[in-house]
Amino acid sequence: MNETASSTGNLFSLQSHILSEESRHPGASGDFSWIISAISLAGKAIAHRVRRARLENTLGEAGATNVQGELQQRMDVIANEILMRCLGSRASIAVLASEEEEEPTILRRGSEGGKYCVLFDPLDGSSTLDTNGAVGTIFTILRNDPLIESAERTVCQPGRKQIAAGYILYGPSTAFVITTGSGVDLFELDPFVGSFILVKQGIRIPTSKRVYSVNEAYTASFPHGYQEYLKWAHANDYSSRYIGSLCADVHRILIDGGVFMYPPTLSHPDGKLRLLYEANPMAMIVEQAGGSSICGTTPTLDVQPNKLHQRAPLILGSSDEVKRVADFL
Ligand code: AHM
Ligand code: MG
Repeated sequence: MNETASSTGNLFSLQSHILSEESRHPGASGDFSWIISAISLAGKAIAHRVRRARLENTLGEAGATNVQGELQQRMDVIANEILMRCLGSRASIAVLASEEEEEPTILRRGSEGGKYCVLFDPLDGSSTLDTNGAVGTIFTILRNDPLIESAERTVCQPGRKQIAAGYILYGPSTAFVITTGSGVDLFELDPFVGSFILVKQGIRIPTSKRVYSVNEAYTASFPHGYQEYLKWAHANDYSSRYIGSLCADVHRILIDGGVFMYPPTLSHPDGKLRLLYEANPMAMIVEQAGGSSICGTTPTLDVQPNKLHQRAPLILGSSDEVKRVADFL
């Protein structure tokens, strides 16, 4: 199917792509395709609501804080509900865990057919929505360990164990980026057809073009090595690009190369981004596209999580540039 889709210009939807991938695994039950189809449905519904948010007056704060102590946006709550409704009915899902909810939701135990855990950040970068910024949904799929009773323990798996990860970027177009462990593919929503259509297969991150992406306003509180890297970059004609919305920043790096960093800061000594549903899915995508990702000095995908909402410092992007940052650390 790969050659057919890319070389003939035939239309290939996300759904047919996943079915075709699954058919390569003898004995595959189709459960996995059902989950991706639920995520894709949620992505279309969220894209629609994001696009109409100003018209429907659903921008601004919801008036509550989430478990991270962050102010929830009204659109965070809406996106979370949409994902919960789309995924809640899928028979093979054991556990759903969201950035917006303190505890994971157990849908069914292993003995009841719960094979997978789905973790997500429903609307990452939502604080940029008021100014019409690009936002995204980040997701990852893990196997449920049927012997583990605690939902939090079963989702605390190192990123290496992810069986699929992706994000949906709600920008000028709606992009669906996914990896199931054999490369990274990009789909774009055709709103008239109502499907995500394959536009790029086997994305490879280019080598660095002297671009870094970091919230430089916090430089004074970064650990020394990050400060030294930035000084070096300033002296070597680097350019800076930072949107403040992880999906948009990672998408740019996936297509154009460079390095993204969210280091530890005074206010976030472990970094701001969450390991399980932000750092790990992005690290898997970047590695599958030939780039690399580290948490401080450890490969992000090798970090053993201890709790659902654990934070982690994150560096990812073109392998040569990530290595350069690591050398400074
Ligand atoms: P959120 O999940 O509450 O939206 O926060 C995560 C976002 C990321 O999208 C982005 O990389 C980061 O926060 C930006 O943080 P800062 O404004 O501190 O630069
Ligand atoms: Mg987030």
